[in-house]
Amino acid sequence: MDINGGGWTVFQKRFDGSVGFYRTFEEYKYGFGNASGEYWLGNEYVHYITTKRNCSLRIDLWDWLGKTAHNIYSVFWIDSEQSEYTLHVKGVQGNAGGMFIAHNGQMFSASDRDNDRWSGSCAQHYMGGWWFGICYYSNLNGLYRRPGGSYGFNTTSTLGWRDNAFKIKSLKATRMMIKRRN
Ligand SMILES: [Ca+2]
Repeated sequence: MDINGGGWTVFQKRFDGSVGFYRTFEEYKYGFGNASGEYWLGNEYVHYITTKRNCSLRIDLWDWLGKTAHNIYSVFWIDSEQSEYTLHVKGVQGNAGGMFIAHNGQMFSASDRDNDRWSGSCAQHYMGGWWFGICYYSNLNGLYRRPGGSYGFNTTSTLGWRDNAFKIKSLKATRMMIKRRN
């Protein structure tokens, strides 16, 4: 992506609901979808890109009213599969809400892998792969829902932007991307 000086590698992109994100740990490991559409690059590749711990993360959100917001996190990496792709994120700046930081230090869970801190499976309950704790403050890989229906807690949710943490609104589009710090 050629914004903020360019050089960004997009690893999560959703904008029309054409790709399902309720997937197994293995699918999240190597990714799904493709770069011209909706996709998840793969935890293994995100780990590889961020392994030197010198990357920043940018998250962009679009709502159904045409509003947009973004955050930049100065420090972002995920550990290897042996550590269940544990999330490390800090140093947030932006207008998209602060809730993703709350997932710092949490392992990745998916439909068939429960690495969360809840007695049940957050990934099954909220239907997406994510760094769930008990269970989430953000869930950008939840179900894609258009406005007009009921908003379930398993929907693609904000990071606290335009709403409080637990009153979830569906998003129209999301994008997560990384680049090396200068
Ligand atoms: Ca659990």
